[in-house]
Amino acid sequence: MTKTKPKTKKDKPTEEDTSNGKTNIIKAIVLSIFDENGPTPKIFWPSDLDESAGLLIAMKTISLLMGDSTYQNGEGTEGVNYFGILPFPDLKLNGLTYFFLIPDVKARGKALAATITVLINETDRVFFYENMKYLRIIIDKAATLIQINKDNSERGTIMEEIREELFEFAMDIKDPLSTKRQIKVLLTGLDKSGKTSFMLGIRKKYSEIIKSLPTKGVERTEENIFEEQNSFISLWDLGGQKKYR
Ligand SMILES: Nc1nc2c(ncn2[C@@H]2O[C@H](COP(=O)(O)OP(=O)(O)OP(=O)(O)O)[C@@H](O)[C@H]2O)c(=O)[nH]1
Ligand SMILES: [Mg+2]
Repeated sequence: MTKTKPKTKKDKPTEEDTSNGKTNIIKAIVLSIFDENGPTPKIFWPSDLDESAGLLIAMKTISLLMGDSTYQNGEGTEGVNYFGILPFPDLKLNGLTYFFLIPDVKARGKALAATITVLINETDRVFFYENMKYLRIIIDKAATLIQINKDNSERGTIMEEIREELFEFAMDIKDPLSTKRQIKVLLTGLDKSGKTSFMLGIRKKYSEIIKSLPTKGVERTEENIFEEQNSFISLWDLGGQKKYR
């Protein structure tokens, strides 16, 4: 790895940081392994990640894993695989860390302690809680591959793939009204409950509310409701009378 000039700004967006001109929520991804040098950031993105930041992430995540009773009392690598959300106040980042063990006959305890940490700005941390289910699947898959593939360049490819997958996921989440999405909104409810009036209100057609007639069947429209909306939203205003339910 070539060392570049020390960065003054930690999360200066790099070229890879953006897609479609939008900044990605994910700031760094680090694979740390406890090897002969202690906790070491082995593979990380961005490639110009501040060296001390990388070490801090490796030390904190690995030492937490090794201090955990599951690891302390466990035998084998099976029981050790869990997630944690860790604050890194010095870096103004929050990390979602997956702890796991890599079987290694030469290592003490026949396994190497390892972590994969995904980092985002601490102000964005709700992202982890809201998307835990999907993030877990993506990270777990990468960890399993890393357990099997010992080769460092293969591991690099695995980490590159998980980065792409996480980026794609984060982009879709961050931009729920992106052009990629087709959204269909159904307005359902009892008759005379105000569904059609609600839509007229949103369209700022207030004077028509007083004239609104019961909806017969379905009234379908496709239009831009929000400013800067670039997705396709189709609206179905359903009639609430008994015969249309
Ligand atoms: N007081 C009051 N009346 C409302 C309000 N919203 C709608 N209305 C009136 O309630 C009546 C029914 O409203 P609609 O919007 O047509 O109701 P709907 O749910 O579309 O009814 P269906 O199409 O038959 O399912 C209309 O006379 C509206 O003017 C409200 O917020 N307050
Ligand atoms: Mg109606």
